[in-house]
Amino acid sequence: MPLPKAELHLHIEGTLEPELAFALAARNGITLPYADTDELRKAYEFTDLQSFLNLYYGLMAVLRTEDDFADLADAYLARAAAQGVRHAEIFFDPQAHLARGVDIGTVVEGLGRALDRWGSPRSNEAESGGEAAHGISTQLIMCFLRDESAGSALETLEAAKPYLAPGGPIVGVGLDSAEVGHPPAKFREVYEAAAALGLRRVAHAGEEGPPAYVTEALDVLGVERIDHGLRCMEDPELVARLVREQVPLTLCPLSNVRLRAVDVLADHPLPAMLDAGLLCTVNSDDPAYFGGYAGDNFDAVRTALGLSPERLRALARNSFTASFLEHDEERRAR
Ligand code: ES4
Ligand code: ZN
Repeated sequence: MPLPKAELHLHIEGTLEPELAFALAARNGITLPYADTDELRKAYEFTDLQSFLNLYYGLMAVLRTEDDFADLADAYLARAAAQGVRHAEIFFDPQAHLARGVDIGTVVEGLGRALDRWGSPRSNEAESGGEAAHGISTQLIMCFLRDESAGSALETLEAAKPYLAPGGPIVGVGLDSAEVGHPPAKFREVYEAAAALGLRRVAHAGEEGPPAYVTEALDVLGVERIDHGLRCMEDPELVARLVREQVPLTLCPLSNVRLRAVDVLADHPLPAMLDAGLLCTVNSDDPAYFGGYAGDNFDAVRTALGLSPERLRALARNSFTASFLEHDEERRAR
């Protein structure tokens, strides 16, 4: 039985496996510039964040209808459930879809269909032949693309209004895409507006960008969690603050290797980060591209870093502590 865990750093568009990409392309009459799934997999030779993002945005062309988004989320939740994920806080990139003429309603309604289906333990109990199967509770976090303008982010928040009511599917906002040259402060206004709407706030920082971006995300955007945050280790004062304030970091070890933030997994600073007292969690980021889902990331760090069973349990526990679940919901999910 895999450890029960929450996944807090997962881009739903990054769960698009080559097989599903080809199936959706066929359904939508789109020709992909790859002969087959093998050739597409071979294109996954990233050297940095930008070379990954180019492929990630290009492949989104196959996502057009509510059904496409429902199928995408359904496939992710099936894999996540099999790896012990009990709760997932799922990022999506509305601007990347709107740029292709797909509005936020299509994305949220489509994703929502799959999330509702997996939210109840009963719905998949029937499919697993009556065995006790867990559902997955889910929340959506809408990300702004940091290489787009601040005005575009504000327009996106406005367009999302129908889905932002308390109890609605979108619980928070995030910040992703190309980091260097796009500091968090660029998005001060939209984060203030999001806070006024009662939304939770997170941001990618310190993945490829400097430690100062982590500080800025905390101080200017008021984020409650830092996505990645790896480079905080270059700044002892920042580490001390993150420890003191117990700011959760959503680390993605396999992503860090594929995007060359670390050379090999054995060099990953996760053990040092845990030793320092940082509230670390282990997540998958873009699992179809980076070689594994949440459980695969746990297995990889166990093997490469020799983490003890106690440390792995602490990481799983941290994932619930760092989640946006209320206490009673958290207890049920664990
Ligand atoms: C992303 Cl790994 C990563 N970093 C920044 N933005 C992203 N969007 C999807 N994956
Ligand atoms: Zn990410």
